[in-house]
Amino acid sequence: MAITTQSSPELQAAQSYVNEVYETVKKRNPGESEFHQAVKEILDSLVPVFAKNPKYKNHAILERIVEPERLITFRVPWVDDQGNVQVNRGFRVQFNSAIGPYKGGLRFHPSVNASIIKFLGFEQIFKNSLTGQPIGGGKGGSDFDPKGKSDNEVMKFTQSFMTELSKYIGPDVDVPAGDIGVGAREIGFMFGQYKRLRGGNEAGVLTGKGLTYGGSLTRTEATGYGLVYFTDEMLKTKGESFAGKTVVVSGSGNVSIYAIEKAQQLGAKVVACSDSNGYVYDKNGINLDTVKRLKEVERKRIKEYVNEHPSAEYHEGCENIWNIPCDIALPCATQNEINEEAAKTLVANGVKFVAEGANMPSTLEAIEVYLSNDVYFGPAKAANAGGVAVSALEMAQNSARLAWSFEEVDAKLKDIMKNIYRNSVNAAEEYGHPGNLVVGSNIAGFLKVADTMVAHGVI
Ligand code: NDP
Ligand code: 2IT
Repeated sequence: MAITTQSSPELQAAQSYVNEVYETVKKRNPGESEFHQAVKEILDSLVPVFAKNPKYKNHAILERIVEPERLITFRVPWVDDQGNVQVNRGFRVQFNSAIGPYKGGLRFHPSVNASIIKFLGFEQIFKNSLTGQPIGGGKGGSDFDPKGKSDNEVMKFTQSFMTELSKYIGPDVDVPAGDIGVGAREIGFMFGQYKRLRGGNEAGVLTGKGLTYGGSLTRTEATGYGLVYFTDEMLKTKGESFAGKTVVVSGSGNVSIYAIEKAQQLGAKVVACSDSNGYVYDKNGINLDTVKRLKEVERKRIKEYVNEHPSAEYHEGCENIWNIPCDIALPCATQNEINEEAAKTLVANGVKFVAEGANMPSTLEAIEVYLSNDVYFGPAKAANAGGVAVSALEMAQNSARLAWSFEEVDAKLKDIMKNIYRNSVNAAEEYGHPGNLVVGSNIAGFLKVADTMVAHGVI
């Protein structure tokens, strides 16, 4: 599998070089399949850059960029409601600080391990660069499962987690935020604990904060809205719009809910969403108020949706959501949720646009299916960068001790997404793969970081 197909001697030499680096990554990080996958996608995309410009190879940018500056792992002990001691594992990868403080979310999910955190942290380097803002790449989290835990247990765990994490972060060093399983409640507990430990209010140490203590308007909506703004640019390129389109959105968390909201505002009919147990198909269009209440307030399963909307169907098994025919698919749940087979089904059912709200939701084989079947594909690093972009705007407001209006932040978000789209399209064209946003966004994200690493010398 290759994201690009190489022909000239320069391209072939560049492909052999990236293959060598990739083999080293596999050897050095055995068994970390998600990390390997994220590296493979980027390395293949960068072949045209190495063919054109030997500078980056001479400075060993690739060899350095695939190695995290630091990977911190730590024990997180806490006491549950029954008085039992529980032990989880905490992580923070500080992957690359060339263009700014490490920036990236925290994920609390039982599947979290070093491979997941490293794939996420690696992707974050390029995503953050694409936003045009001065933020480096980082990610963290824990194998703690918030599902079924009381508020008290979540607080105990997050306080213990932050007690250790606080040694490594700071507003100019490393600024975590939310991701799967980490939302307003968790950020609130973590901010409280950090403030208590530091004895001062460093507002910019976390983003996604509540509005009463330094959070930014539009941050809650930013990833989902940004995804839809980006997809709207893709649609416009093809002379289309969201109006009247049938859309399938996987997940029913933060990214999904606000992707559904904006897509509906633009006139789309969103017919399905899911959680890790199954999916809901509502041919009349998903009622977002119900989803918001079930998920944001009551923390219930998506299955409950059909109790209030009897015309809707619930199906066990979230992966089958991709069997639903749609014009636009927006995967917003988790990594590798669309494999080759699901991608082929989407194509057979007439999908024309796929844009990723989740990180790495499509396998490499699925991406090849899109690219070879004329599906216009918006990859995660570009399409879901709106969340971290507004996080950087939150940091800017915290530094200035100001709070901008919803409209102001939303307008900036829209501009940022348009710029990411434009820069990705332009890079794809310049490097010989017009219309391939995988290549375009990876190259556009890479160049700024690579040039900065060259400027900083061998560090
Ligand atoms: P949430 O925790 O708010 O929601 C996650 C949703 O995805 C839930 O519906 C969850 O279902 C479902 N899900 C999680 N894991 C799985 C799984 N293994 N299989 C199937 N479904 C699953 O997280 P977010 O909405 O914040 O994140 C969703 C995706 O978007 C992630 O890939 C994240 O990395 C990415 N992202 C998030 C950003 C943000 O700002 N929050 C920014 C950019 C990307 P259930 O409740 O059953 O677990
Ligand atoms: O994957 C992501 O970009 C996020 N989870 C958001 C990171 C952030 O720092 O806002």
